[in-house]
Amino acid sequence: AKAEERTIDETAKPLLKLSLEEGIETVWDRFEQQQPPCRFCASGVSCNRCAMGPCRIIPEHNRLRGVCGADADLIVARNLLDMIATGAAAHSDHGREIVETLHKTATGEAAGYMISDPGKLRRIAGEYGIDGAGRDDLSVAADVSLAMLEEYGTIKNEICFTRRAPDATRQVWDEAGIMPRSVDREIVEAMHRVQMGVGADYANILVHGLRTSLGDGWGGSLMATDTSDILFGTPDLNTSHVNLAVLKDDRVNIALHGHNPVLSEMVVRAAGEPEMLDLAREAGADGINLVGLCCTGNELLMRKGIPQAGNHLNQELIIATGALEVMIIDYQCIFPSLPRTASCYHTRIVSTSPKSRVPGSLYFPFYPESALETAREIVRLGIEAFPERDPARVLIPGQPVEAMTGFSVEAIGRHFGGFSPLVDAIAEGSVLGVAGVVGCNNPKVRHDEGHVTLTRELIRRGILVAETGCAAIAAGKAGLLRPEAADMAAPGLANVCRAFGIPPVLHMGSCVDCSRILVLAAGLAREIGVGIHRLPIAGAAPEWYSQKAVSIASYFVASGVYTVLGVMPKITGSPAVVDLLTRGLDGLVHATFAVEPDPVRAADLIEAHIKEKRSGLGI
Ligand code: BF8
Repeated sequence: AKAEERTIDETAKPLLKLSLEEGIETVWDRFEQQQPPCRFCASGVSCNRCAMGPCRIIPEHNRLRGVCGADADLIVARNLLDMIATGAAAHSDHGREIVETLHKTATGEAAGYMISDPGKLRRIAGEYGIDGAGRDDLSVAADVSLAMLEEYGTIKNEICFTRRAPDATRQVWDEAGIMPRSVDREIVEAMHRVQMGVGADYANILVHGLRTSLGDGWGGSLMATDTSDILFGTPDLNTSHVNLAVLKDDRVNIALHGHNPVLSEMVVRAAGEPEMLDLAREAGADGINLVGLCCTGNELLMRKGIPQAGNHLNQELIIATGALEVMIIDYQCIFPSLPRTASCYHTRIVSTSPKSRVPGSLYFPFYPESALETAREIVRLGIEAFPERDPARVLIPGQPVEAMTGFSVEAIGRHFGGFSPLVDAIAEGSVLGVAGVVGCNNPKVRHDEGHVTLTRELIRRGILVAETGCAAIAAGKAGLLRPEAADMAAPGLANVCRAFGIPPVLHMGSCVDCSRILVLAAGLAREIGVGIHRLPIAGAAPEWYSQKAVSIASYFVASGVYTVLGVMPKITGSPAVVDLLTRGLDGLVHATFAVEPDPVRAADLIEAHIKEKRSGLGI
């Protein structure tokens, strides 16, 4: 397909064109090579879990059960539970590493780190019942981090942060039997349940998926968010730039890609040291330019205003600019083939995580104890690569777009003066409701089109949009994170935005920061005095691909938030599973999933849902 058919990102198009001309393979080429996909796998009715198989359900050939006896419903449900557990594990293990870093900071083992938001540390200490009076921050941090580590898996019956949810929502969880007991426990039980011969009831298996996802949203992800805030600062409103044009042709360009801010924060510090600037000048550059990609990029954008180069499907194209010296990767959403792409250029791929080794990359193992020194080594590597850049091959297309970000729940509260002005605006109808638009890119959808079209449609209808992950980056590239984007919103929403000087689309952070959306929803629900399921809010993931996104969508729904997916999950082989997820869950958690690939129709669904919830509240 032509570049224009693959993306709506104007800075991506010339690079995609170049990749097609020069034969630089991208995700879109591999996607086309993989067509047509196996129709059994696509509908979820293939099972490759045990050695009696692999099996496929083919009703027209009378193959109705796998060798073990599992029918289509069970196979689809087990496959979906596997996806949820994988996603929950990815978020939560990332969270654990940050909590461990907080603990090492408290004990003095990780000397480069510090407590950047002591107020938040002490608020959380209060939630755990830890007495901080008369004690210094580090000693409080030691207790808080140990309490958080216990959330992962000792003998417990609930995760502390689930208490942030309103009572009515907690009651729904209790009655449904899905109150998460501990983060790891639910994930391990999910893995147990996908072993052959553990349960044959598809509904019971899927309900455990909801419980596992709640352990992610209100547990692992929320700890990742809050601990990152304690260590690196809680985001506040700031203005920066987005798209591939944030690269600079006269600087050493270093991209930070992945998810975990523990290393990238140190790279920011190292790159700002005067000796590094001197070294860069000696190498012929005007300085060092750090840019972000994906969610590590979102973490840095939110807290430090570091420019954001792009989202998931931009990760190969940034190399094709010919102007990237180093791409530092940690983990998650990183194409395994990046070193192949980089081999066409002078770009170095630097892997940093012992659990995410990538052949063809340079490996600089990163540990909190020696973080700053490792960061310095990597920055020096970038400086050394600069003279190898071939200026004739440099293509940095277009201009960066301005974006206002930093909308943590704390920043929103401060900026609005508490939740009540937002609740008032919703009650009087100037803001119709709130929608969380989140998740990835997927080559099944024209890059960014799902996110941008849906977001435009929602604000046009007066719905305030909260975004995270690659969705937020897409919005930024499209100019929707500028306060002037209020001009594209319905008059009531536009007035609210202008009064507060904000855009109608709030960038709330990385994917683990979808937990911020939960906390915001909980805050609004408490303000009104209802469960989350009664709020005029909705979720959407127009271009999702990742298991992590499945976990997010599941904890949105389990928390009472109707959620519309733009890409069909692999469940259509079981009409019973489809019916449970799109209708039956309403009886359990008062929310359901919907699937709608057309973003305008998805906006119709969300608007109708929000109006229904408004009338339920009598507003
Ligand atoms: O965790 S939105 S493609 S980068 S999975 Fe990945 Fe999806 Fe992007 Fe962030 Ni989230």
